[in-house]
Amino acid sequence: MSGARVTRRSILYRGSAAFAGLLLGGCDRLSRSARFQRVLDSAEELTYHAQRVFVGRTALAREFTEADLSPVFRSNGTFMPATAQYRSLLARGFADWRLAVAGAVDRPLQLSLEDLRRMPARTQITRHDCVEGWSAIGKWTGVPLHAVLQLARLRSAARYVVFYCADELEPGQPYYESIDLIDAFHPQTILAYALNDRQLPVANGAPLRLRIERQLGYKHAKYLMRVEAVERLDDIRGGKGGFWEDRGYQWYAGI
Ligand SMILES: Nc1nc2c(c(=O)[nH]1)N[C@H]1C(S)=C(S)[C@@H](COP(=O)(O)O)O[C@H]1N2
Ligand SMILES: [Mo]
Repeated sequence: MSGARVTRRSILYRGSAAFAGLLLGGCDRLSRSARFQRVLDSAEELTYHAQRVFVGRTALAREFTEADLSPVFRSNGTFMPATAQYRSLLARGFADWRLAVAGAVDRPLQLSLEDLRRMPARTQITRHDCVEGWSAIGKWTGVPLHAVLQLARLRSAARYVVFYCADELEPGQPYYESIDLIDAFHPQTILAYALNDRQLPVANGAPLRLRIERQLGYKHAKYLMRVEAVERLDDIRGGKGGFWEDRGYQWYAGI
């Protein structure tokens, strides 16, 4: 890939581990060689391309029923953003909050919660998988991201969508994430404002969070402030496409 590259990391999760296992079969002596390490490092790219080829662009994540809902959908990472800006938005019930849609678009937008609620909605019951070893099933309602991108008239030069969040997980380091256009236009990729038929709780990302159902938990950016279409990721922040990616996690976290 040119421009923003997929990070080459040997931290393997689920899909990539299974794929690497298929290829390599777990040979101890090999694992000490530099060549093996290079193969392992490229496993993420292999998984990324393999999933695109074999699974296809439109495969859906499994959807569950109301009976499967977790009694509590726990929170992870930030549960109450501490910035003055977020606190004042929250204090006014997010009446002044706007989602900026910007970057490689012909029609930049500033969308209120009301604007988003008036757009066609999608509801889905899905399982959230966090790398820290827990899962939860929740019912999410929101606007398909493709509808927002189409409204903003995405330019053909755009290759990725970047999500900027209100919370700083480290001082001065706001959370952010990014996905490619295949996931951005996936039917289950939504900007969710409701969890289990209620307004999205602060602990789960109020007023708006990303749901990207074929990737791991850390890709699901909470506390959204700005969505930006870009041509490349390597000139943003740490250059790896996300808060955790800049600290070593894989950019493509397919499950
Ligand atoms: N803005 C923001 N988004 C975030 C995080 C965060 O700390 N800040 N944590 C991520 C991680 S690791 C997970 S597992 C999920 C947790 O979502 P939840 O709090 O609704 O369980 O949010 C993801 N999105
Ligand atoms: Mo997570």
